[in-house]
Amino acid sequence: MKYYVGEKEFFPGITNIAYEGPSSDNPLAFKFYDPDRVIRGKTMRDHLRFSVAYWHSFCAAGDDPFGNSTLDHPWKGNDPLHTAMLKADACFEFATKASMDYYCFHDIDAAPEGLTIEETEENLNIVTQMLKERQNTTGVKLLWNTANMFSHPRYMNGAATNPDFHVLAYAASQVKAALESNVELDGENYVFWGGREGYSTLLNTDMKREQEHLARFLMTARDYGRSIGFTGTFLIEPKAMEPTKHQYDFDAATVIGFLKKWGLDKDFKLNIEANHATLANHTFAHDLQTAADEGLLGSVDANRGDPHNGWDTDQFPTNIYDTVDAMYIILKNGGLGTGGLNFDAKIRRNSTDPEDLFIAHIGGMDTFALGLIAADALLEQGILEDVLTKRYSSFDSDMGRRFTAGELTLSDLRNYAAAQGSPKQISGKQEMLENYLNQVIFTCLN
Ligand code: XUL
Ligand code: CO
Repeated sequence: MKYYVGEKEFFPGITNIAYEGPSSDNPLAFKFYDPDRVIRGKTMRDHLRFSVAYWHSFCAAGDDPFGNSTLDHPWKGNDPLHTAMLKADACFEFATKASMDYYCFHDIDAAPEGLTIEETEENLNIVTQMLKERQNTTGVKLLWNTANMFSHPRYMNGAATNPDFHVLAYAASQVKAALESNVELDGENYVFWGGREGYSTLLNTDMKREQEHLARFLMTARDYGRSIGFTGTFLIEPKAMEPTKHQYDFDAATVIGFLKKWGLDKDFKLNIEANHATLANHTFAHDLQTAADEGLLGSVDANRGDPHNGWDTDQFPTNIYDTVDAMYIILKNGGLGTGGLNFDAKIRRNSTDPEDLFIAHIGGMDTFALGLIAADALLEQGILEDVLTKRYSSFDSDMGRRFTAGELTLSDLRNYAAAQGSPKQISGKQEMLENYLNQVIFTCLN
């Protein structure tokens, strides 16, 4: 059986990753991710909607600010376009073998930038046609694409928030081409991540004006996307900092306020990335819940940071507590809609065996699969939901209910308190709930 689609097999010796169950000792097998297992009426595959990130898995080669590449990718062609084709083949071979249903890319991950806008558009067009053909052959779909408006030196002062209109227009040319590619590929979402949309000093920055430009840019992009038949979800991906000192899309709460202020919340939702939430001093769950509470949880960049340092290490998610929390919020949200779980994560630069890319994804997929199993058990038992119902029950009747309905004055509240005397202490039972969560997870391990 042929496991690859292009002219060459890039991961020889690795066949399709199978589910072997928790007792398997095969590093190249799933222990918890059983794609066709049905949970709450939906397959695990449909709950989790896993996606591989082009940039980390097929473009980055292990270099960091202090060292050169450590990974010698075999998808090298005779010229940049040929390399782009081979890279695409590597992506589809990988996704197929790893049982991943989706992929995500930035424009310049997939197609080389040309010397002119026309050349860049032409390159993306050519690669888009090839991606489309590979999608049809393999069944792997586009979760989202985006325009990289942060790597090129022209974006050093921002893209949509650049003080120079000419640079903003240049960024728009990339978004236009990326949206056209998205529509051609039946993309389910389109992402904006504003790595350079922010500032490093207020001495040269008119914050108010820059954010007005950002809003207008997003409206213009939305209108164009809708006019060419993009019916999916536009997503904004919050990040507090890095590479810019202070980024405008700081965290979920900030982005929600911005979207509502400009009436963009009808078309845009949030793409929550675990490591970005931690850079804003939040937990992953906090930002997921913040977005879900407003009906704006769109998609997830699944990764993790390192508790011992403060930058975006983009590691593969292996922490079961994070994934149980995430899947619990996602299940209560009714799923991710058009979104999915995109592994915006990279292997460490000293993980140099070709199989390491598979092992990393298998770990992330299994951790989310177990998270889904445990979250389902939590919902099934309903104990946490009962805790919440009971904890706020004083607002469900009598004076509490009247307060929430806006029927009480401040004097009414004062008089109620005076008549009741001192409130009784009510324990939050945190340790009991933490022990309960552990018990559920331990039970799901078997
Ligand atoms: C950067 C990051 C990006 C976005 C897409 O931290 O997460 O890769 O996901 O531009
Ligand atoms: Co991301």
